Amino acid sequence: MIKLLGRQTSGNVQKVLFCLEEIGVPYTREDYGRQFGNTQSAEYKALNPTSKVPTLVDGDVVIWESNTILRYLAATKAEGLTGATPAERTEVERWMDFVLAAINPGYLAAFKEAKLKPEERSPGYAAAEKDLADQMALVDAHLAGRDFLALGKLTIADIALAPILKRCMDFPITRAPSENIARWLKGIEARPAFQTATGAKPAASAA
Ligand SMILES: N[C@@H](CCC(=O)N[C@@H](CS)C(=O)NCC(=O)O)C(=O)O
Repeated sequence: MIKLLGRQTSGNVQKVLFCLEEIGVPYTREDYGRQFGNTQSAEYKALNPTSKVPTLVDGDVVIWESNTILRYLAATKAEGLTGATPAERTEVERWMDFVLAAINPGYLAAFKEAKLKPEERSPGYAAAEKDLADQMALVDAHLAGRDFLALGKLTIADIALAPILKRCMDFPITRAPSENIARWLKGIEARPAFQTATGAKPAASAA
């Protein structure tokens, strides 16, 4: 059975949980990371040398990097969650790369510092916050008239971005209203798989 190692409070673990729940495959999850203090062990590092979460174990296959895990799950268990052709897959995967390359720097800055007093923030914070607002505006413009990021259906692009953008929407930062992201997120949040992944609803298939 698939084993997912990672604390449920991690946005990157939530992506993988969301995907597993959408697919409906049996899996177990074990708490690893931050407060569990168990990712620096030699045993964990042998599975994931970054000492980060998540790590997915599927028989002899061990995978780290959450977006890589999503690509693997779609390719092996749910082809409908990605494009049918290489060209279609670029429409999905560009958003997965975009979240790492463009959203993540501002996301991490806001995650750590948005709630601090201005005088407690690091010198680069204002630029990072503006960059996050700009990247969110780009996603918002793309989602105008769309219910999903790519191909008119739920894909691993939506799965990769939803837990992260949900947090971005909750950060106390200066940004445009992002009404299209809010509408898209409402649709995602209505999905039982997302509710389970984020802890709003107990897991049915996870042991
Ligand atoms: N690019 C990696 C990032 C992994 C990462 O930074 N995970 C965070 C949680 S979201 C982590 O492991 N933090 C330290 C910890 O929980 O011990 C991925 O997408 O899997």
